[in-house]
Amino acid sequence: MERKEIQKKLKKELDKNRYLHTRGVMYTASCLAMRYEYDIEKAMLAGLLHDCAKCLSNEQQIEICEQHQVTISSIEHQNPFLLHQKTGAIIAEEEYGVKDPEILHAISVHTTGCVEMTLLDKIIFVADYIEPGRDKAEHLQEIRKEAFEDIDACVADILYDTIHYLNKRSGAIDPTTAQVYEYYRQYEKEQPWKL
Ligand code: DGI
Ligand code: FE
Ligand code: FE
Repeated sequence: MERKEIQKKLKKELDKNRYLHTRGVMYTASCLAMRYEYDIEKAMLAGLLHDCAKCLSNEQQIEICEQHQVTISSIEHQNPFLLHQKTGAIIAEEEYGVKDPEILHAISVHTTGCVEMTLLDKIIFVADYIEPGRDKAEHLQEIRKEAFEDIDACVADILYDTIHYLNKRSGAIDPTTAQVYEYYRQYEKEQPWKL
């Protein structure tokens, strides 16, 4: 499927705000690809499709996982929205014809991240957080600037802020998210809000 065709189909599958967010991630991913010398078209396709399963119900998410022998952890059972990264990769492949394993991997880890992310994984993880439509997270101005200076430090800061946000809101932290932060701490820079 061509990117334009995928875009048309996604517009029908997603609600208006999710579609706008998806476009924001696609264009932000293209900017990061320019900065870090990654394939622009691949970054755009991954950005476009990263949330393709976001508007499915919890029941549908669980059903897709069961049909594909994807194990569901207890945290994922409690927070089924976490599954949209895994179901997203399945749907991108089955319904949108994506075969590129790098793109499918970036979709499958975009919410929690993973240890030793590839450049595309980091581009999508960061673009998802900083795209222009986002306005709720703290320190967005600083994190947006850092995204174009040092993407590993930026990943570490996003994880730090996500974990602190979830702690404040008493959201259960997926062990993957915690483990990924422990790994990315090696790249962390001092930030005024962490002192
Ligand atoms: O799908 P999006 O909203 O565009 O973005 P996303 O897939 O990164 O999901 C963002 C949400 O995921 C955000 O509210 C923080 C939450 N999140 C990330 N890691 C964890 C988590 N939520 C829980 N409960 N546990 C986690 O480890
Ligand atoms: Fe998402
Ligand atoms: Fe997203």
